[in-house]
Amino acid sequence: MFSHLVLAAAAFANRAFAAPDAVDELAMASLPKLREWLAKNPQGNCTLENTIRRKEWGDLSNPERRAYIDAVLCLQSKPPLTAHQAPGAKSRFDDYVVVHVQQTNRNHGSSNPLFNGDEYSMSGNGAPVPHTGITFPGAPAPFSTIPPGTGGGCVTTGPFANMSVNLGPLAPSLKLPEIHKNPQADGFGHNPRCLRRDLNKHSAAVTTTNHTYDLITQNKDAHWFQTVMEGQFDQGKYGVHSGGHYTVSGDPAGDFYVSPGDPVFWLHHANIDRVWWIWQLQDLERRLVEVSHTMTMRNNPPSVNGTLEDVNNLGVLAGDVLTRDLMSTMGGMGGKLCYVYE
Ligand SMILES: [Cu+2]
Repeated sequence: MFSHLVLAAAAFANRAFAAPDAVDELAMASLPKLREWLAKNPQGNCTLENTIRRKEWGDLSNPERRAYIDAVLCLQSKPPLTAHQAPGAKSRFDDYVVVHVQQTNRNHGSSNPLFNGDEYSMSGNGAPVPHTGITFPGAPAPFSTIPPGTGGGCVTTGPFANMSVNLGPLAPSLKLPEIHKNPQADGFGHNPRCLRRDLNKHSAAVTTTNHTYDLITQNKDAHWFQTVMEGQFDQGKYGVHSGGHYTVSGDPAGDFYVSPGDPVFWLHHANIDRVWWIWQLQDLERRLVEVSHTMTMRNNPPSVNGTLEDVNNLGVLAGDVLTRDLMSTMGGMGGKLCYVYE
């Protein structure tokens, strides 16, 4: 099931035919360490020669982009498996949103070809709609509001112009009267509405190459890597993880729980996975087995530390999976995970 959405990877950076940035160069320079580790720790049939290579959107050809888009549209056309849990789930795509909502409190702590609105893009920005900005959950004033971006309205161009957002909202950060409450308190009722985006340069500013490079190279243990990546909201540091979410923003991308309902979520999270992978490559022996943080978001309510033996309930998508099996892109899940980024 994981393989549905793994064709494309790192989002947001417009790297089409451009020179590699410092993070790309670090990843390439680190590949010999992975080769060395694999020589000592063979992963069955998963080798660097036959592994899947996940690419940045800007490096995909138009037919490759279209194949990814068609896969998302295909998921959106298939009947759901979670309708018994969430009557608002109307497609296999919505199943991913349902599982994300269920796991949220446990798991978190242009000219750009991605958003140019043509048939090979992930659709464009939302139409411009005046609004007061993005309410940032969990941050104290003055960090609790990000100034508005350039959209806010419905997405009207590209493959997802007519898509229906079905689930949520649960934690809307874009406050507009047109975004109605979900008929169910858990957000799983059917609440059909347009896809809204609000591409936001204030948020994008904290996700640039220098921030990502420093994140990877200056945090030597999982605790600080995860803390800096997820953001230190009380200090006004949004981090590359939240920064990426609020770069797209809108509804549902700006909703902490329902954000996977915007298809571009999956590209952002593939990039988060890539950043973690590059960080792991710097010290594979240690970082392939290092977890940190507790079992609850920002340790609220307080809970025990996570371990490699924790069970992650991925519901209809993959069932129960141990954290240990999700640590390595080369050989995880008994060899089902076999990919690198390029
Ligand atoms: Cu996220």
